[in-house]
Amino acid sequence: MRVLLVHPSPLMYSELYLRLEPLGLERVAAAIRAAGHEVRLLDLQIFTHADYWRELETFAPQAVGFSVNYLANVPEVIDLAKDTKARRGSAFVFVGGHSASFVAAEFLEHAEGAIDCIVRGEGEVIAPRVLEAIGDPKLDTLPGVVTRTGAGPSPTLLEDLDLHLPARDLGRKRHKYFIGVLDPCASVEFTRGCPWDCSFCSAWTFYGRSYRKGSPEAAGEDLARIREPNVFIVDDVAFIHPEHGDAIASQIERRRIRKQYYLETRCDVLIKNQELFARWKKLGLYYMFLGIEALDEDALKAHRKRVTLNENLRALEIARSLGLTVAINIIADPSWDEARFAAVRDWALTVPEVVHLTVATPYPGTELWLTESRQLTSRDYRLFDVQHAVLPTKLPLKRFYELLVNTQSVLNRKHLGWGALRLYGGAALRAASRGQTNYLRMLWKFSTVYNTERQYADHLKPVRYEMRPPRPMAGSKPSKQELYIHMPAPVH
Ligand code: B12
Ligand code: SF4
Repeated sequence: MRVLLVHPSPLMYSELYLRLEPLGLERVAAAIRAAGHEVRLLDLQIFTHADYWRELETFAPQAVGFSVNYLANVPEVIDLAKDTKARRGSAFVFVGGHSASFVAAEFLEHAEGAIDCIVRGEGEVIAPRVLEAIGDPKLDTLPGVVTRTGAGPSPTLLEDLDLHLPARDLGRKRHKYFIGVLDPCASVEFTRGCPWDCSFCSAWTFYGRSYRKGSPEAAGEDLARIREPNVFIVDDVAFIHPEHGDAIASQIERRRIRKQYYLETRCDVLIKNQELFARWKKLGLYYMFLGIEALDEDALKAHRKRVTLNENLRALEIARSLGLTVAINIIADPSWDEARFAAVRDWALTVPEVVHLTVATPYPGTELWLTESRQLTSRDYRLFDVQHAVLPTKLPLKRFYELLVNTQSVLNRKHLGWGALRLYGGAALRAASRGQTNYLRMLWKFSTVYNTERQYADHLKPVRYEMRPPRPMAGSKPSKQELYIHMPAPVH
């Protein structure tokens, strides 16, 4: 069967700082190809809708699968699915991915028959079975599959992460993938899931709080296959188990792989495993993201982050002493006033790290979605991208955006525009001499992507697809069925 797999367009964040390969879709593609199908992949972060229509015409796929990891992409994919059915009625349309898994029933409703099924949870094992079951009324009895007529049992976890290494060869224009000065950049996955349970995050509810590791040998093999000089490690929390990180490091040494790496981890994990991170620094670890989230203990508690402010500050010192480029994130609450923005800005200007602000957003899949007591001011999927305020702001909305954009722009002076060239000019020019200009081009783009008028105007756009409101909890605790996609393993 001819199968076309599609990743939707970029959201605000990816318009500026980075653009990365759709690793989940590449793994699903590998599994489908191994089952004997002819697969193509189109990434709309790089290509246009016109390219998609052309591909639909020339490749004439019998099945089209969309990846929806981001809620804000839901409307785009509904419209693409409707137009796909209008142009090529015989094609089977299915959708998978992180966010699609949490809003499966309403997604199908909005699509009014244009989406044949949603596949909840991990796609490697189930996607080939879905293709086999096209036309069979038993489709909706498969694990994780939801159709307009029924839903199968909970999805099952992939037992062996070493299976179905990403089909990177299906990517086109791979030189467009980059993160900051790591240009071009490929992605890799060493582990999957997260054992913590932060209230604003859906990584743990998706994977049932499981944490699985691929073998160090497979990690080594996958890295050796990557052509790009830079690698983004997509793990939610890198190197929780130091012996695993050490074993991968040994593989890298043994195979003499020389690359630069970006990873994301927790402050307590960095503190605990300092030696491991120092070893990785020697192997090429360049850029690290630490989820600091808040500058006061109360907010850290509310996020259920399970780290203290002191630990956060210590971790920053360790990262500095290792000589890493560090980015951190602070969650801006819609209740912030002028003084709060000023306090965060003042603190951020005293530290050398790259500081990003995201807006506190209860989205389906997070515990916050079920427990947040403030009323949502919008149920427009497009605004659920952690860059817009969907809860009531204490300041007038426009003023909130003014301060958000202004704070980000002040902080960005450290690592965008001329400030960045002073720091990374050499690396940027070396990349440019090889024809890689993604990074150079982003340096002066900030105000076209982040600006008050644009963000405010997004709230005034007509809303065609509205999210279902959360079930009122009235003090009760969310059930497992409400929280999880993959059910947690029973405790013995
Ligand atoms: C790496 C990553 C990124 C990368 C992007 C990678 C990419 N190109 O897709 C970067 C850093 C760019 C990024 C950015 C953002 N991210 Co992000 N990201 C992740 C992260 C940590 C891992 C994703 C990943 O690669 N996993 C590994 C692969 C193998 O798994 P996967 O993609 O989920 O695919 C599997 C299944 O979902 C399924 N599947 C996927 N697609 C399909 C398609 C079909 C047809 C089928 C059958 C199955 C299927 O099968 C795959 C294999 O099992 C997740 C957290 C998480 N654990 O999922 C957050 C996460 C997805 N990101 C999130 C957010 C909020 C963002 C941003 C909006 C943040 C911001 N500051 O603005 C931006 C927006 C990016 C954009 N779209 O433009 C949220 C999603 C929130 C939501 N519900 O919308 C998550 C869940 C993090 C969180 N803690 O809450 N992100
Ligand atoms: S924010 Fe990080 S540590 Fe917390 S649950 Fe999500 S992935 Fe895990």
